[in-house]
Amino acid sequence: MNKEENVKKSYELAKERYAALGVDTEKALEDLAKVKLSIHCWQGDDIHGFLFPNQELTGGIGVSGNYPGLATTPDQLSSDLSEGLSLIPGKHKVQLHATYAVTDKPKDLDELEPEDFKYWVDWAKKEGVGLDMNGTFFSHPMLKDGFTLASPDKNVRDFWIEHGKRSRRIAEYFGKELGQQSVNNFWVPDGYKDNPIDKISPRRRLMASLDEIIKEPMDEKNTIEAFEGKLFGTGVESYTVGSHEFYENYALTRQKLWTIDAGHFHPTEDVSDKFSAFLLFGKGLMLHVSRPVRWDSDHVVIFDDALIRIMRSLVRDDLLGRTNIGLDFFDATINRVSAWVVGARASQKAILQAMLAPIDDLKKAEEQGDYTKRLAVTEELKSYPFGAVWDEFCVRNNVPVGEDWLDNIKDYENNVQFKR
Ligand code: RNT
Ligand code: ZN
Repeated sequence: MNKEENVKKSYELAKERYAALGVDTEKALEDLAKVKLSIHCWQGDDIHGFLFPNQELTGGIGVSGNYPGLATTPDQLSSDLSEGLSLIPGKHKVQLHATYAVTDKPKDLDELEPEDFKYWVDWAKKEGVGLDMNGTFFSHPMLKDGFTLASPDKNVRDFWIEHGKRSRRIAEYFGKELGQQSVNNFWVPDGYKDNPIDKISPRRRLMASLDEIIKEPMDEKNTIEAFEGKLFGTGVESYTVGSHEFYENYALTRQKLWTIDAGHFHPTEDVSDKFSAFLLFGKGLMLHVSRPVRWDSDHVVIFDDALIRIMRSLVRDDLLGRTNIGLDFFDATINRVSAWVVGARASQKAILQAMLAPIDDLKKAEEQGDYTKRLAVTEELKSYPFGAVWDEFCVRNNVPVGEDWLDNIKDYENNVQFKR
């Protein structure tokens, strides 16, 4: 039996097993095809970007490794992204950072215009993907003493406020051009290495700066802002201005999105428990799906318990429609395109596995106090043949099944990346 026949047969058998439990695998395949991930461009070039490629990374984020084949031009990065997208089933979005502007003359962050992103809009149209945006509030000399929007220096704040305003116009342009909402994510590194005296003034300044940035109304059809907090960063261990509580409340009161980066919490904190609590009140969520390992928050996402719990919460509580699932990790010790493929496919697998469950039936059991059934069925489900359904999803979406995609990466390395 060849692989194709094997996948087909396995899928038919899996379909019957799930059907016996009341789970419709066809419906799950349809639903999964509707879930867009937002793939982060910066995994492709170690967050260098094109505006200031030689600027060292600051703001407490770092990339390790020097795997050959680094993309250093817009054409190289867009080609790598296209290669990655061709190995990820379905249609998705791509997240850019402001530093990925493609300008004809040198420009600073407070000078960017929508047309500096025409390169990416043209590429996105060709690729059939949407674009999300991120202002870049780090790796820049105006990050002064660790502060941007919350700086005590008005000149510093004004520079970053202008950048934030421009990032919104760029996101609006993405939305208009591509016909789908562009999420504009804000993360700033502001904080102190050591214990501050005054914890409220920097937060007051951050709030005022953000209010100034979002002052001009924009049609949400085109763009909406999202705000990402953090527990701490390297070099900013004692106090982060934009903490989770700060942004949760900010997003709530301004009717914006709250961004939850899975790498930004206490190691034992379960981020998946936050979605339902926030979405009872809030407008929507953006996720930065990531994998914390000790003090690093950005390892390549894998199919682990944390990821499974995240996707289960979204599926079981029916929150996929109000959640933008972005990826955020960077690893330069492996082929950078493969990192996208591993992280994206793991995320989709976790969503699919969550969908392949008799959710209504389990909710009913829970309501009736039948915790025995809840435990027994969810445990048995773990060894159900969901991999066969995943393989079928890959076949239907014309991407390689199983580890076959690694052959594409090897060819791409030899023919493209290693020749740079
Ligand atoms: C940093 C945040 C932020 C960045 C990207 C590059 O801790 O997670 O989202 O990773 O903007
Ligand atoms: Zn993030």
